[in-house]
Amino acid sequence: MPSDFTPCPFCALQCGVAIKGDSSAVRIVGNPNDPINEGHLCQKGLASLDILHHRQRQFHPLAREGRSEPLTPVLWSTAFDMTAARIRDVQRKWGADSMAIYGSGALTNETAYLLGKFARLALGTREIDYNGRFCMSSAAKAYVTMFGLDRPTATFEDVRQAETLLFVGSNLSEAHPMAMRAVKQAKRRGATIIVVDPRRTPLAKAAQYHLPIRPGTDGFLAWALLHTIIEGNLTNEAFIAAKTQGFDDVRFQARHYTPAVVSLLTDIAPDIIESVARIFARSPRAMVLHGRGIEQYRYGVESVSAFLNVVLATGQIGRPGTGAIMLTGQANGQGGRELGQKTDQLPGSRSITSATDREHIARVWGIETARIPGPGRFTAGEFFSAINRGQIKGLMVVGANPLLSAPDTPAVQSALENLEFLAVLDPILTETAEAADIVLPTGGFGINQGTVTTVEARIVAVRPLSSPDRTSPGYQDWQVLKELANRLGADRYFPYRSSREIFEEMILATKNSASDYSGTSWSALMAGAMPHWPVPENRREGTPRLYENGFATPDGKARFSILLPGPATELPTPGCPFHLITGRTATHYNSGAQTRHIPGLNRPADVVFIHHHTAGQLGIRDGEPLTITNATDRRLTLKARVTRDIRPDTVFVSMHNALDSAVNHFIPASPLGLSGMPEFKHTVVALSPVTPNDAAHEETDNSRTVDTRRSIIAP
Ligand SMILES: Nc1nc2c(c(=O)[nH]1)N[C@H]1C(S)=C(S)[C@@H](COP(=O)(O)OP(=O)(O)OC[C@H]3O[C@@H](n4cnc5c(=O)[nH]c(N)nc54)[C@H](O)[C@@H]3O)O[C@H]1N2
Ligand SMILES: Nc1nc2c(c(=O)[nH]1)N[C@H]1C(S)=C(S)[C@@H](COP(=O)(O)OP(=O)(O)OC[C@H]3O[C@@H](n4cnc5c(=O)[nH]c(N)nc54)[C@H](O)[C@@H]3O)O[C@H]1N2
Ligand code: SF4
Ligand SMILES: [Mo]
Repeated sequence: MPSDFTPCPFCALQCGVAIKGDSSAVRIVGNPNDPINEGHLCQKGLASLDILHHRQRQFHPLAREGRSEPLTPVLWSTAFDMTAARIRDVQRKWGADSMAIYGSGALTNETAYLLGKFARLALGTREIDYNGRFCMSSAAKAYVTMFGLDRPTATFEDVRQAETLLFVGSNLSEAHPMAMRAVKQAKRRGATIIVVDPRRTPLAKAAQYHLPIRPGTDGFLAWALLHTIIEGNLTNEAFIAAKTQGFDDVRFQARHYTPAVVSLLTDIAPDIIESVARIFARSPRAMVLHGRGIEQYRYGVESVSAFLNVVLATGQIGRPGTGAIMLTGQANGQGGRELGQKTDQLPGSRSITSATDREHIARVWGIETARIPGPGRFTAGEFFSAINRGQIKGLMVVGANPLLSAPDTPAVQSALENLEFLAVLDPILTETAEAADIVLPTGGFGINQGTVTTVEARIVAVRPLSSPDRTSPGYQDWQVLKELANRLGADRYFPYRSSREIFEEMILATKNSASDYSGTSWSALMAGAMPHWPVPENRREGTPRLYENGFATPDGKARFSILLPGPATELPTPGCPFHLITGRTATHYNSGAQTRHIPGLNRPADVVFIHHHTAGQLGIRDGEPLTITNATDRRLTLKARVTRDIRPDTVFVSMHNALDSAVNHFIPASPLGLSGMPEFKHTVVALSPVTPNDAAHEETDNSRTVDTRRSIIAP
């Protein structure tokens, strides 16, 4: 196995990349032994080197005394002293829980683990949560409740072998581009591909069936599939009897969801619903794959659960080419949610309220169990309103840019202003960092050493890059957390001299837990092993496919779910007649903090995708400005991208825009779903062309972020 590859800094596929060449011709290459990308990289992977000399990348800490002052560079030791003093100050005045931590799925496993320990032991606060609350929490809740583990049940090897692939709310072609290789292989072998998405994405174009569903109605679709499967006697009764619990209630509920009724809700014809149900149930090997398009709704947990019911009712799980895949998004979205940065969790996906889980972690940390605080009062989605109510006074944001990515941008903006102390740990000066009192440029691509856990639950090595381009050694996140812990009087719990020592403690913390990493080792991973967890000590090769012999529940049986879906929170009205849906485009990444400054990736993001009929009715042509207004009269002016690849009643805006055009201006922070997820994917809006009068007041600034200093040579 090659030993100089490290995972790409972007999506959860974590394709291995390495820097080749000398300073005259540096290039980035993909790992030919990587099971998903087999040496190929998408345009973001190819541009990953540009992260190292990103225009907004910082190499020195920045600080200021008051918010009206500019951020200025300070020495690392000064920054550590100042941060610790400000934290102590806030906690002395307002109590331990007035300090909160906002973590991230962009962090390594070791940083995620240490951040949870830092919150609970160095700060003594129960307020820690992370940006994955906005990403994987709906899927996590459904999978844990029904199957017992927060992990896809299968891998892309199963995708290659499947005969039917049902994608719901996933834009795999742009969000997980290299995974399209597996889909194309399946298709070449004759697989049927079905895509449910209000937009005709490149994935939908590759499919035999595209269901351009009315936004927010997928849960109803799943129940109608179940209805058809039950009515057509297509259930797998032997599987249901042997491996599941609770089907009788589901069978009873499903009677109501006839394809005729559900067709009215979803705008998908009854015969299409019936065909899809039959194809899925009769297929010898079928899988469901889903993305944020069904999860980021108020009824996200309910919708995912309903699709998992379909999987269970047909017994399409636990065999090659079957199962359910939640398409994790962030680089370490999987490991990030297992290692103790969720407010209700301790490392190993352990419950912070379970006595045995608390005792295990207390033993690993060498403390009395009572010292571990209980669950926090707030999830990440509630942090900003808690700040605005004065319940949180200090915040440490580690590896996220919530000013752009959290809902209700103006409320987040005032929350950041209302904080007594804001510290941001990020290698890049994000919009959130620009609002901070102290910025600690730590970690990130090329700097950290450790591990991450990929979309397939593979644990893989992260290596620092040694390259002619490497500008500065930089601090790893753990080193900064250790320095801060020392100054906060918690040095005895942070004795680490390397990330390896953290890794070794971390895998002990996961031992015998739901996400058990304890059977792997630092040396195996650094030598190129990529085991899928669970990796208990007696199964070092890991567990690619789950539930071959029963589920991870106390009695080994899966639980059907009778959680019933509901509609989107906001429905079209005469004043706001259009659905606005949000998501990703191929070249940008999340808040855009990284990609808006990378030449080659910095495509204009301030566009609104609109159907050509709708544009015609509004008298708008491609490229012309269009004003979007919501019911509370918030407005953004974006450029129309006229297309036939979207429902005529729906427009799409990406989440990658800069602050002045951030789509989260339109997304309310409540109500939250069962998982704490805001309804990120959807709201309703009015559209109007920009009159010459309006245009005089609009500034269109395309000059902002293009850095033409470098170009990338593809392999
Ligand atoms: N290029 C790129 N890749 C990325 C990222 C990125 O920012 N850029 N981010 C990473 C992260 S963190 C994540 S979470 C993943 C996200 O990966 P995906 O979930 O695949 O991406 P999204 O664009 O958020 O949403 C997927 C699709 O949901 C559709 N959708 C919206 N509303 C509905 C609905 O009601 N029903 C259905 N069925 N579909 C709906 C949208 O049209 C969109 O095509 O991508 C990861 N990869
Ligand atoms: N409207 C709407 N809003 C959304 C979504 C949507 O679809 N629609 N999607 C949601 C989803 S799925 C997600 S995941 C969130 C993402 O939202 P964010 O997490 O806020 O977005 P990113 O831009 O990925 O920010 C990650 C930051 O981590 C930094 N970073 C990377 N590696 C490291 C490291 O090792 N150490 C440290 N300290 N920092 C590091 C990067 O430089 C970057 O600034 O947005 C959510 N918001
Ligand atoms: S598919 Fe994802 S991990 Fe692979 S190169 Fe592209 S962005 Fe990076
Ligand atoms: Mo995400």
